[in-house]
Amino acid sequence: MDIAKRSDCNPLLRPADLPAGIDGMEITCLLNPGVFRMDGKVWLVLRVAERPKQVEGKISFPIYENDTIKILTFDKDDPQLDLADPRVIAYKGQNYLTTLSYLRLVCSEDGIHFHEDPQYPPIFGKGALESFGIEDCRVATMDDGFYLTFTEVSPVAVGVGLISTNDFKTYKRRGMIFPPHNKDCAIFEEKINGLYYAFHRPSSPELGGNYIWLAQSPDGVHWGNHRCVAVTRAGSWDSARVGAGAAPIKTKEGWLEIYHGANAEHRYCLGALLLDLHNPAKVLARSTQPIMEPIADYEKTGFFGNVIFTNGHYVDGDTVHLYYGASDEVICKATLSIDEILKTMNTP
Ligand code: MAN
Repeated sequence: MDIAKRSDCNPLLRPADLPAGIDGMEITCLLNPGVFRMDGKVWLVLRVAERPKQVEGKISFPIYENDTIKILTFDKDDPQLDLADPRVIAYKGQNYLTTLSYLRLVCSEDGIHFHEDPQYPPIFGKGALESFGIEDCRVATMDDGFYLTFTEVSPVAVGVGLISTNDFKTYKRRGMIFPPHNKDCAIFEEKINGLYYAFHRPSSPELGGNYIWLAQSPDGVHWGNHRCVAVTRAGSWDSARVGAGAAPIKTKEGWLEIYHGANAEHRYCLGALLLDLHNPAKVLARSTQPIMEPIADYEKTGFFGNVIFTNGHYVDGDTVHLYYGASDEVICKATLSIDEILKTMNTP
């Protein structure tokens, strides 16, 4: 049952709405924004995915080499090339991404119309572990500043990086906090019994799968006491992968986490988990059916269709103002009632 009220202004942002951020590139996709509030405005940390204008018969894409952009080009009829997934290029046993992603800020007075402010620079990948880019930023608003967790992509790894900032003008890079293969990391916005908590999503393909885990940390940088809190469910909408969205919402009933789940056909929907306020390793309830699924045209077709992916929201009373990437191509907004989400959930 889809209980999300989509904005009449959807999509709020499309690739053509912004100029490319890297010389010689075009924006192919805008996706999966982190969200925070600052100076009375709503801010999105967009994932911007760019590549050069494509030439007939070729596929070309950028990577970083020693922190400078390099373009790789393959002939489309090369028998060693696999282009079955629009997001990934497989060539001679090596995977590449078709686009290079970085993070870029936009802000809004009304939460609907967004613009850039030149005072706030984009965040580009840096160093060997981000040579294929950085993606899907979560912003945790903490007592001592903002903690940004995002996917770092390179030929050797997909892992989770951390950056902290107080003003989004200067950034402190804290390195990779969850080693490969890991993504979808959302830090809780307050400590529990003096410890930081975070969801993360390691992948264990041989035994296990793509499940949501919980970890603790004394300092937000070093994480331990890992426990699995949600697995995929055979035959269900979340049968192939599950991953946390943004920081969980503190409610009277428990921590409410909106997560994404996908099936083998890569159809991405949203569901919810409810975790104990004092011991979030204890799952109190979970959605049986999705609370939001790709039903609008812009969610069903695009760069990679049938995808609703969220990693950012802000909360006002009972209302979750949820921002999401639709079809891996455009930025959209929906509102959901916390009460209604809780009513749809069942004890696991
Ligand atoms: C998957 C998708 C892509 C992403 C890569 C690397 O293929 O989630 O969007 O670029 O992983 O993280």
